[in-house]
Amino acid sequence: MSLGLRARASRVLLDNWHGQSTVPSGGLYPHQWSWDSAFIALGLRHLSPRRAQRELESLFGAQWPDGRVPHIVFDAATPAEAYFPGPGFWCSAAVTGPGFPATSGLVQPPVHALAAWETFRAARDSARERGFLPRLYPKLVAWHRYLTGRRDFGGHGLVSVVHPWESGMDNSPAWDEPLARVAPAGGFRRRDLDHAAPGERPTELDYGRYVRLARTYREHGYSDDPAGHAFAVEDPLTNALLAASEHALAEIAVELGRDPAPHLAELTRLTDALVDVLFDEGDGCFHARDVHSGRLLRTGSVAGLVPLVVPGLPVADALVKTTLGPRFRLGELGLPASFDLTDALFEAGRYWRGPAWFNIGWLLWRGLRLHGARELAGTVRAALLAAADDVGFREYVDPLTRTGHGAHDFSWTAAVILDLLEWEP
Ligand code: 9WN
Repeated sequence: MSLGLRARASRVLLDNWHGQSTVPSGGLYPHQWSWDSAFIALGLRHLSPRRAQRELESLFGAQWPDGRVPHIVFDAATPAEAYFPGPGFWCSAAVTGPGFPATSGLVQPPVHALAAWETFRAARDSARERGFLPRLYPKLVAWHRYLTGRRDFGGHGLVSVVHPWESGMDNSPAWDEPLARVAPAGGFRRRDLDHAAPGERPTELDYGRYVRLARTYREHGYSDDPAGHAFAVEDPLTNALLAASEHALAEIAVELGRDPAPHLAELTRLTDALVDVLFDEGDGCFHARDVHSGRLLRTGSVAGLVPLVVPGLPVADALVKTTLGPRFRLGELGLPASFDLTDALFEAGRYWRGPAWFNIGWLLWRGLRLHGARELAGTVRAALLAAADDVGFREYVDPLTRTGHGAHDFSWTAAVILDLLEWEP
């Protein structure tokens, strides 16, 4: 590994810092994104614990009165047309009222409590001095309450996501079937193609459907009435990160002298629901469930392996076995394909339809360690570090050839690399 990986990763985070938070990448994503900020904090904590705390605090400063944490917080200093859909599309002020930053109305996977706890652990004294956790804890609780209280569309105690953007894995083949019901919208101009090749991004048809779903949500005043949502799925990644974050909330509660029991009970409840509803013993993997059809969407999305991050997951051994099988070949490749390598839908360079992403690699690395698969975790760590060293801090890489794709100098790539560098092989 070349010397200076740490310095280069730090440079990316310093360059992408916008005063109160970090943009995922200067051109393609020039605002603050929700789950990006959580991964960014995990890396920033090694550079500047205070900045890592600010990253999360600024995101939660945009939390809506109903508890939702918006998936984009728009930077008022960035031209509105720099990203589509921009602030004018979402009209968030119509719901939040004045005094809130302009945001989107969707959410993203709830990895924030986990990031907050890890950020605290990096600099306990200064975090205590700043009152970091006492201020953030009630907001994190309200965030989880929004998800479990307002988004349990299926009645299984699991959270539904109402847009592919909410899953964080926008054009995953897992969404092809439920998305096919959505009539695409027109009359908009994409900005992503100003910065990335069309072959690496979602298709025009997918984009039209994303815009239709977002417009409809906006037109319904961001109401969480299940009947108003053409797309609603119980996603294993979202629910697994919520469970892992409940575990983190229990740790935070102890630090604050509060009772951790409600959070541990929530962890147990979510774990049971995940396994009962979304786990398929036949193929040793979790799958999303389409709330409208009631059926499991049996596809080979890597989201089905992310429940490894849940402490105490009873089916962890089966999942580890699945990572090693022909669909992911994790022991051999080290990089986690975002989709089943053996499936005809696998595309090595297109966004969430095959490429390996560093945040997913980090989650699997953490989950493998958690469940005692340390050697495999070491293989994943080494492959992520080697890939970043070879191709730079790209948004995603071909898991077979390690060719880099998507944005350059992508913040969460740099952040998880900084974190991985802190750990022994
Ligand atoms: C839409 C910022 C975000 C990530 C998502 C990733 C991509 C946005 C887009 O970029 O989504 O939210 O414009 O494509 O899919 O996971 O948070 O990095």
